[in-house]
Amino acid sequence: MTFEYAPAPESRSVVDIAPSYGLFIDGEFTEAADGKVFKTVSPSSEEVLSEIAQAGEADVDRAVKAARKAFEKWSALPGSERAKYLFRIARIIQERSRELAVLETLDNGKPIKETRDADLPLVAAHFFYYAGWADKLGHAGFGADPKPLGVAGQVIPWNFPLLMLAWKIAPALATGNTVVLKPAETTPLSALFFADICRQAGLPKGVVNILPGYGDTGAALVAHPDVNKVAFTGSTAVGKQIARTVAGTNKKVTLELGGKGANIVFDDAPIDQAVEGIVNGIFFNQGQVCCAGSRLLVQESIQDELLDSLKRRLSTLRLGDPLDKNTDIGAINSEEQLARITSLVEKGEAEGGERWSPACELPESGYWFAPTLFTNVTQAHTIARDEIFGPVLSVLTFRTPDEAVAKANNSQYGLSAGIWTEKGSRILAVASKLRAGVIWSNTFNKFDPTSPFGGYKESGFGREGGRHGLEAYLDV
Ligand code: TXE
Repeated sequence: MTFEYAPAPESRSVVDIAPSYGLFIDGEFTEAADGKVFKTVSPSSEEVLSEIAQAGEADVDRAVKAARKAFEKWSALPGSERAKYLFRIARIIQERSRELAVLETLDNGKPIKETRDADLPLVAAHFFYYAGWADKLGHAGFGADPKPLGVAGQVIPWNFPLLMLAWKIAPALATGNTVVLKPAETTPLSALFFADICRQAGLPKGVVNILPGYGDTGAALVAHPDVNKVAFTGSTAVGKQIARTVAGTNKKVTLELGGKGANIVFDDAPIDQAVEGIVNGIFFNQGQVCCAGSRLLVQESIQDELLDSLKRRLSTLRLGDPLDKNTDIGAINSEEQLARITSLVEKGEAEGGERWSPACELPESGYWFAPTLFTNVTQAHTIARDEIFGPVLSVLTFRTPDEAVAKANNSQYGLSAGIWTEKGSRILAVASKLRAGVIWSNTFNKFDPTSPFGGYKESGFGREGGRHGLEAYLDV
């Protein structure tokens, strides 16, 4: 089958990226105390986008002091006043969403279709949603006068840079906390543009501070004695390290870590709809999603039909320039991540998995990985157990609902799951037995600021989003 293809590139000129950026401390952009910088690169072209100041321990201290000072006034403001700032930020994000979507696509590598239609609308929605809570905290079931914790130290990953920032900053500010946030080293730009939005919104100095840097910057922030709350999204290994750092202190902590989501398809599921859900579940953002449906559990009797249909669909996915509005599969975020994916896929083959990818040409520069399917996989295989965080789907089968539940739960993780069936009673019965923080039925990767999100087991603890997300930032 051939397809007519007309490229439709989004204009890069809607975003003006400066050759260098400072740290954002106390309302000002400033150099790092030791003058260190690092480069941020576009993963789809390997082009250097900008040079970024790299925060060290002295900068962390400066930012935490600024946040502490700002906390006194910010926490004393009536909730309705804090709400005005959050509403203002939300509106500016909407106004600047095209610019921010292009920026995020350049720095992260994900398709513009996703940053434009998923990331940015959700970012604005989180600020609107938590703005609405700021003056209602006394009516949220936390007692009449819940208190903010103080300075929140927040460390975020690179897969949804601006959205993870929104998940962290919006509830923190609504509840009267101040923030020092460290974006991931490969995607610092949208957080720095957000700093500019804070200034545009007239947010008081020191309420939000942004410290780009590597893991050591994050570690210094987490360990800083004047940080009262730590919020982290990232790898399970670093999450455990953070849990050890805060153990024995009185810091509150929430950890949102890895996953190995099971997407369970029963024999009565509408196949076409399930195929779309499977594709969305594992190829959205190149599978670099903590709640990705990276294990397909398909009922044995429909395995052949479903896989045929899935392969046909995968053959229509377009991989390439993430700024092209037709692109479905963009670049992998970094060379390191590409190496991790490659090594796990090689392990999958070595352990006897059968690897399949649609015919697709990978661009010469940049970090790319073709959509990949593995069959002949058992639960003992590494690719059925470890988080790959890439466009790689491991297919397993089951015969009965009980077997599906047992296989889905046979994981160190417990973040997400999907159930595909026409039977409402089965959805409820299966969902109640799955050990996962988020369960979708006949859909996948649906997000909404009103819903709490978080994991069981090694996927972490605490919830972000919804009313539950407020609790993580309050003394109740
Ligand atoms: O994660 P890291 P990486 C998983 C996914 C991926 C793997 C590695 O499986 O393949 O983790 O990704 C900061 N103290 N997820 O290496 O290192 C770091 O600078 C404090 C799942 O990118 O955990 C970045 O800002 N902070 C995931 C952030 O932690 C530290 C999202 C995440 O980086 C630190 C990302 C330290 N000691 C990866 N070391 C999800 N849950 O969505 C690093 N950091």
